[in-house]
Amino acid sequence: MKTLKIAIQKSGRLNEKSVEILKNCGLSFENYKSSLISSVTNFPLEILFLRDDDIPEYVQDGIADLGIVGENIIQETNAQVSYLQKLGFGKCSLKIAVPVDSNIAQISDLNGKAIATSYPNILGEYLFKNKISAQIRNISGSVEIGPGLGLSDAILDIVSTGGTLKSNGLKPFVEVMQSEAVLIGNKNIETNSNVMELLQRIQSVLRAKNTKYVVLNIQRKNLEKIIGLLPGVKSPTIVPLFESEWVAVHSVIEEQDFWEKINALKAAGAEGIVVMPVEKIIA
Ligand code: PRT
Ligand code: ZN
Repeated sequence: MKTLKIAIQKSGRLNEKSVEILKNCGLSFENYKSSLISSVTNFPLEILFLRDDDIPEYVQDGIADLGIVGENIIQETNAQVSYLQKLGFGKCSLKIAVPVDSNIAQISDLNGKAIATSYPNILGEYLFKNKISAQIRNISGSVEIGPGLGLSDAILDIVSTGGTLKSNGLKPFVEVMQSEAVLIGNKNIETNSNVMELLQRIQSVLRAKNTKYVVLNIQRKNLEKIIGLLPGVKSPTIVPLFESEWVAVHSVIEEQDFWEKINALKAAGAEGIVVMPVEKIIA
């Protein structure tokens, strides 16, 4: 079977996490800043390091079989690719923002206004859907200075903390889309067994990342109270302790309701709670 190619960002916000997830899948490769291509030594895969803007088209055209890129870029380039897996990093949202003292108060107020952005296609589609006739000023960087320079009345840009908007005297007005890094694939390679293998590895890393391994001690008489709180992968493991009225319980907890569960376990009589990271969960 031919060697697969995966395109990831060469440098920038998605580079580190993209490399990390591939390494956590057990893939072994060199990651020199200067190289454009790197061979994985223990899997039939080559890694191409590219500008993020080029990744969707490389995958669409089959130059790369797979890619890791933000949904914002896929949408903007309108590349025809398969979405294989959301990856949980690079989260941000594309928002229209206006100067803090602007009198733009509702979407229809954008009629006749100029909006600066590096995402002309996403903006054009949003305006069309909302029947707004506004001028799109396509600029490639530092969009947030547009209103201050008198270039535009509003902007459409990526926002994560909102700090950049604030320091430029802007406020978010409306969210146009949310985005995160995703694994994409060329439309023709979905059934390839090496792609499936890689996808399964990525999914097991993601599942583990959202999960903690928990060990605790509890008196047998209180066991019923906590079982419902700890489903485990199948069900919790119960191990007898030397003191016969006590048992140790081993289980896993999802990251999102971690503290809620820990507090409920303590309230139900759990003691000596030990929490450990999980490396992989194989489905
Ligand atoms: O060189 P290359 O073309 O590969 O990279 P790039 O400079 O075009 O992109 P890069 O590395 O900045 O971002 C890559 C991807 O990260 C984006 O396409 C998004 O999917 C995602 N991402 C997540 C972000 C942000 N968060 C983000 N905050 N991309 C950009 N920003 C910028 C935003 O443009 C604005 O200037 O950060 C600023 C806003 O941040 P806050 O925190 O002040 O709101
Ligand atoms: Zn870019």
